[in-house]
Amino acid sequence: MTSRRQFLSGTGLLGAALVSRAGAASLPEAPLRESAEAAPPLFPSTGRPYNPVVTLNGWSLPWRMNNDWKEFHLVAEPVRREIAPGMTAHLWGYNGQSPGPTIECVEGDRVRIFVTNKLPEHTTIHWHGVILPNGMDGVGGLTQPHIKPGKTFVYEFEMRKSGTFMYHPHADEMVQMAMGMMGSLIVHPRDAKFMPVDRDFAFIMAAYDIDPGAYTPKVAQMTDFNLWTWNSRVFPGIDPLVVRRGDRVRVRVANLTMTSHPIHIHGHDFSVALTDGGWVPKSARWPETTVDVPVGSVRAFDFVADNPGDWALHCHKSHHVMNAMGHGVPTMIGVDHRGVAERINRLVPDYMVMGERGMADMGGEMEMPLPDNTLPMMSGSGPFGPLEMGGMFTVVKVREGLARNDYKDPGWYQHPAGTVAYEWKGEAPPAARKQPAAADPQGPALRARKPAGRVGH
Ligand SMILES: [Cu+2]
Repeated sequence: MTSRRQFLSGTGLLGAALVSRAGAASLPEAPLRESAEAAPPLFPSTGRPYNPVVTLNGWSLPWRMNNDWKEFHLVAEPVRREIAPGMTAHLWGYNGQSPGPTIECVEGDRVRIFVTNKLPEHTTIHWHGVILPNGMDGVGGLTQPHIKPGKTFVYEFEMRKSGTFMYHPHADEMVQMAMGMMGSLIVHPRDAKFMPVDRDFAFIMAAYDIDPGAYTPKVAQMTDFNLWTWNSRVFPGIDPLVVRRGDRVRVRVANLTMTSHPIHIHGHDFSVALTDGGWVPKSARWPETTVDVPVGSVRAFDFVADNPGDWALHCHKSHHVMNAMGHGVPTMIGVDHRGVAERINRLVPDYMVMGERGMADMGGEMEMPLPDNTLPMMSGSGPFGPLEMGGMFTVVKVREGLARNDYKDPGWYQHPAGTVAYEWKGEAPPAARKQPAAADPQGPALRARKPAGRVGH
């Protein structure tokens, strides 16, 4: 472990020196990363040039050139992943993290990927979307024997086309993907002028079911997950996408959860430039602001960041922008339980009732006592107060005049005077009118209450 860590922190991040030190017939180093902080983009110092991606809360795997071959080394192993500050999960992943490091290469590259299994059970790796010889496809039992614990297998193939792909096991899949085993695989076009962008982001979506206070996902869960993650992070733990005004931006979104995710951007429109099947011809694209990313697929969308501000980027299934703690709360809207709470409090002093006015009280303003190692359902905060989001949510921060590779969080947007929604301070709105009985949506119980009782709610 130490030598892997030293390798990453040392000067020789990329491989030329390693080839001479270790010899061509040896295993390449398998760099390790223990933090969920995003690494800066990894510019290639060997092999063909390309414009690297930024993996949200992740990193790209260094390689070594060995004659014509680009050699990577993945180690499948148990990892600890901080899901957001306050919660860590015990997952399975690659090279110290879940998801595993992004693999970046170039169309035409011949890649040799060493896979060492340090899991307690067998595994394989399937290269999702890559066109390759059948025996390199990584389907345990079908195209290769499983990789037993302690063993290393070698995959060799040529990257025949550019695109956005994934890697994941095709062995005990339900368990291994529920434990976080996955990663992004980006093949850049050989011609750097083909569909270029200025900033290129990648993340992969994973869902987990981890009880509050627990650390390990329930691997037999089929549909009822409680943590909806981008690169095994939830808001407010997901990196912002920092872009310069005017940049052409690409966001590559892969989905290895068990449901689809309609990914929505504010303040801009985009079109899908590529899927895991390849590039979408320009004549076949259309503008939209939400793209549904089906299970087991990739959508990469392009837009021009021409609108300064802090723009939400999120899954539009509203329960996917929520975290684990509080999912089991019953609907209490319209229920007046003041008297009940008082009586219960005599028996259980810490008992809280919540939700009678909606669930906004559960956001950042209320300090709810939480069990160890979980996250409140809604936990972020912004410049104007609690943000009431968790899960699959982050912010695209469009700013003037950033340096070309400056991805530092610029803080919250400073709105020009007169461009923020404001409170009406003139004449008060008319008092609530009594509705005719037939049209009253709130039912007889509320209708029976005095109208004054509703004012101020
Ligand atoms: Cu979703």
